[in-house]
Amino acid sequence: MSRLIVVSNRVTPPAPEGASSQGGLAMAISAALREYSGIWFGWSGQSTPQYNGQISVQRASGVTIATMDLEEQDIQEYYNGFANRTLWPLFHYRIDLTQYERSYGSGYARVNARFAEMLMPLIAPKDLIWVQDYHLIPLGRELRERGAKNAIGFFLHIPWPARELVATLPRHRQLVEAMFHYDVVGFHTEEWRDAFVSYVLHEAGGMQLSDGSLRAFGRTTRPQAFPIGIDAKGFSALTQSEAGMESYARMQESKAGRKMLLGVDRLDYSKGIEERFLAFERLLAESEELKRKIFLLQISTPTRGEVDAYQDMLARLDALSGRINGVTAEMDWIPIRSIHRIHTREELAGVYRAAEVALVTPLRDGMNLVAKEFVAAQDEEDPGVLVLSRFAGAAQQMKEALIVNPFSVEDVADAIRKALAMPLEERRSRWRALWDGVERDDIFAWRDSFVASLEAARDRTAKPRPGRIAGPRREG
Ligand code: GDG
Repeated sequence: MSRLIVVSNRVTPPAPEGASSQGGLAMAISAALREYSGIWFGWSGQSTPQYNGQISVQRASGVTIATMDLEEQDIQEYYNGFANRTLWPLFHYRIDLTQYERSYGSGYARVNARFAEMLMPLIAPKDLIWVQDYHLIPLGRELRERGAKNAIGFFLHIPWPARELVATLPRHRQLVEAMFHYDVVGFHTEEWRDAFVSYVLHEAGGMQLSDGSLRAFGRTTRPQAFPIGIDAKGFSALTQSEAGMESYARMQESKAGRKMLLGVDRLDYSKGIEERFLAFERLLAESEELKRKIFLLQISTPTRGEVDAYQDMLARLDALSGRINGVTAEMDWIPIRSIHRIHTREELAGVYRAAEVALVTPLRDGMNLVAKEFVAAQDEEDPGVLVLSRFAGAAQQMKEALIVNPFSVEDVADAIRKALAMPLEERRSRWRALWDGVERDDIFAWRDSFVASLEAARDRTAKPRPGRIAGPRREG
């Protein structure tokens, strides 16, 4: 079996088998690497006064971890700059927050070149290379320029936006050209994949070949949808762990007979948390009878604290929950509990299980794993209801959720009312359909389908067989 090299911006050293501190993605990557005897390469998360070309290698739980440090300027321009002040907001349709600084673009190019420089000596001819996410789009090209002939794939964890948005990026063609150095480019949904194809056909003068691959910039790549999942059985089992059961029992007691609406998000403007609070306020204003009978628990963990937009959002969110509580709360009832502390995955599993309704209402989201975790954590005899934004990639798969437009406070308020009133039979049948999908399309299925596609690309390159040119595809 081929060796697999996974490259991502940050590397989270794998925890021992069964330990639960890892997120779903980190866990899947470590499992994939164990099976393929691979290497996980990326930034250590540490800064160094001066780039020294040094790599630190360690073995953890059967996986080889190779990390490098970055200079402070690299972190500012590449990570806080181009990745999180330019690409993240733009790809989430927040052109108003997007900063187009040349220094960010050059920091991004410099760090990607450094990644390639450090990675090249670790690559053997038959290795499969799998690059993760928007931080590293140019890495494939950098590796090719240094002579890598391997099968190289790229997976984008965030949406690919409409081509009119991509076109606002200075040197957008260069960024897209870089994607053509990969054999496979993966997206969560067909919608994101089609948006990429549309850019290539209409902005880059590309062609779609009869086998689905795309030709532009004198190169060919294969765009495909690979919807990511979670370790469904593993997450479900966390609800039965000691910490999971304790957190469930603690929430049940603290609910005091009230129904709990739950939001769990990284604190990010793409997640629609403020709009969710406003929808909840509207619900309480319109449905007096629900007051004192329900409350909203919002767990939002701060991230990217060095980026202004995140600091601003934290302040706005606290002001908003403070105002809503100030106006609506009673002496013995607080409508919104908003917390920013990090919880363990067991604690989260217990809290999900205790919730009657989950509010997953991002304004734009590549997939959204919280929706899937909520489903995995439910009691099948008495499951909660998922309210899900149509703008999350997850909505393409999770059609039995109550699908809402998160920009409309009325739409979300209506869905919450419907969720709270939903009969047990309907809750069970919707949950069963959702769980079947979450269990089937889990993180291991995602990993296997991507790797299979990369292996197929490698085999095609070994025996080249050009596809027929189908001509530009017209959009309906
Ligand atoms: C990106 C894309 C895509 C949250 N609070 C705590 C905690 N979490 C965990 C959740 C969940 C994860 O963070 C969040 O995952 P999401 O998928 O919801 O969102 P992003 O972080 O924005 O991820 C997204 C994903 O990549 C994968 O491709 O789905 O669309 O934006 O797992 O449980 N975990 C712990 N404590 C917390 O307090 N332990």
